[in-house]
Amino acid sequence: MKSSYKKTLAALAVLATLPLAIANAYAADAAAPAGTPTLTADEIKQANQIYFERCAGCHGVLRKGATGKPLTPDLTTVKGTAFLKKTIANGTPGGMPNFGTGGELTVDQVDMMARYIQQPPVAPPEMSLEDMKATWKVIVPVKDRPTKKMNNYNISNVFSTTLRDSGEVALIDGDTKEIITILKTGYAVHISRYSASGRYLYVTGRDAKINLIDLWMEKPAIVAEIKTGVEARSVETSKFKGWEDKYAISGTYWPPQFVIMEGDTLKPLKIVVTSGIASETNEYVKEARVAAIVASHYKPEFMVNVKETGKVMIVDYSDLNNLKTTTIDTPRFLHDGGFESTKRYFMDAANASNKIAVIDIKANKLAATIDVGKVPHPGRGANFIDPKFGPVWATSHLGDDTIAVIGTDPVKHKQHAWKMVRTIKGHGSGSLFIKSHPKSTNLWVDAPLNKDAKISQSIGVLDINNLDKGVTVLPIAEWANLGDGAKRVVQPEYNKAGDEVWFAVWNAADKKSAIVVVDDKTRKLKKVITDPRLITPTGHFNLNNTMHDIY
Ligand code: DHE
Repeated sequence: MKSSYKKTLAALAVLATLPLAIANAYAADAAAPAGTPTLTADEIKQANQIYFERCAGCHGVLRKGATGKPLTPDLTTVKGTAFLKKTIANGTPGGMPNFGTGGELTVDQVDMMARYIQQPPVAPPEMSLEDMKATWKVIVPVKDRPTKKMNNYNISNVFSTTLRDSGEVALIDGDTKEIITILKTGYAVHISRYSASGRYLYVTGRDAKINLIDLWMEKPAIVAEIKTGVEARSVETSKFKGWEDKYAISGTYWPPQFVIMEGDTLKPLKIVVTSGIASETNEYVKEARVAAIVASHYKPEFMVNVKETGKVMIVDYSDLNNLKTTTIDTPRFLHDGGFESTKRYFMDAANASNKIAVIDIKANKLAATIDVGKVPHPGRGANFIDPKFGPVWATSHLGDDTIAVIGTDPVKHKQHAWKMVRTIKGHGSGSLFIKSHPKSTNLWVDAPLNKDAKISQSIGVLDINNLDKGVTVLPIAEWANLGDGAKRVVQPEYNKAGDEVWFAVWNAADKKSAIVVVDDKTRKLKKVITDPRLITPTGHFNLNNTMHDIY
């Protein structure tokens, strides 16, 4: 056995015995081969943090790659420090952000990260049900919570807005556009999801801290919290009739697993590990991360995307002791996705495979896989009626400037179903989210990761009834009039009525950010929501549309 491998094993053994409090820090203490550039102990600590916050999401905790390239030392040491520094500083056309020139990392930090990724990675510890329970807090017990809504907010039109770098969410009243409250959450909340009754809001931090917020309280507040791992991106709740608000599920990037919890307390009930054999390659993947999770409206089931193995695990939550799971093989690197308009088919982006997998959640079968553009990134996607092809679902792309439109009606428009019926040119690559609404004739698409500030700071909009006319570009960041900073305009999200679209103008943490509200009919500016507390807003989730999967 090579001595560096032995040391890695020894480090892992030590890590496995560490208390949870320090499990968050990635230990990178295995020895690197002679000649590898070194880091001081202080640099390792800093680099661990930066890697967790900025890099692990795409490249993986074990650096085996997924959305991003593998960064294992056998590859990185060959590339060398100078090349790695250039890549980290400038980004790549494939979608890697320009951390140096974009202002997120200093010159010294770029240099440190270039040296760090040449060191051997060491896995953080696993997390058992007992470990999770040790972090679990019920702040307001169920018996002390209100039995009816105690406030006058129209909560069905509330928006939960991620304040990424301050580790908070803002609850914004969609009617008055006033901030109701700002709540301290985990690090860089990734998504917000609402319980089926609309009473509870669940948010997950990148650090896998889940906060449960009770929207019935006079002032909505956090009533329970738990840490389900070290890194996470997804949370969802049971939506099937009779199971409303009963369960929540948290999927983690690390450890590679998901946990089902009590919906009103977050008590952890059942963990399922997702490491396993990958579709296509049949290789064992330890770091098989949980990406998007959606909840069926047809059955008591969650659809859990396992990214690296290319599996959708359909988990029947009606009997947790005798858990039934149907596993569907798809192309690898599942990331995000949403339902088409009937909610029977889950349109699931296998982003690094440039494909959409269609999962029939009534028959629990793969219905189709469709080739689309480069690195599809739909968020939950957009549904609308195409004047020529009938009901369709659309995704934009991270790696090119196209919008793929897919037919979704296998009954009345069979000839178009599960085919890319159109590919439309958007306003630029680097898109993350696309959105429409059943009451709208607009299709909105962002491009926050485009290298050209003019594009990343604007939004493209298409007329659904006249798609050939091409995209109209609206200068959303300019409308916000915030002064300097490397702003990005991200995530169109409709209000409940479907007559307004909200966009985050996401600026650096020490600069002014805003939410821009656009009138959907006129496409004119309606309101700029600014407040010194709105630090780095990114995702924003309307209660009614998120709860009912309207997009
Ligand atoms: Fe996300 C959704 C993962 C970077 C904002 N993001 C998702 C989902 C996954 C994911 C798996 C689907 C969750 C679900 O539906 O259950 N995101 C990742 C990453 O791994 C990645 C690429 C890198 C990382 O380190 O996290 C990443 N994401 C970002 C950002 O940089 C964004 C733009 C800003 C931010 O707040 O971090 C961002 N991701 C979002 C948003 C959604 C999302 C707003 C929800 C979209 C929706 O409409 O549901």
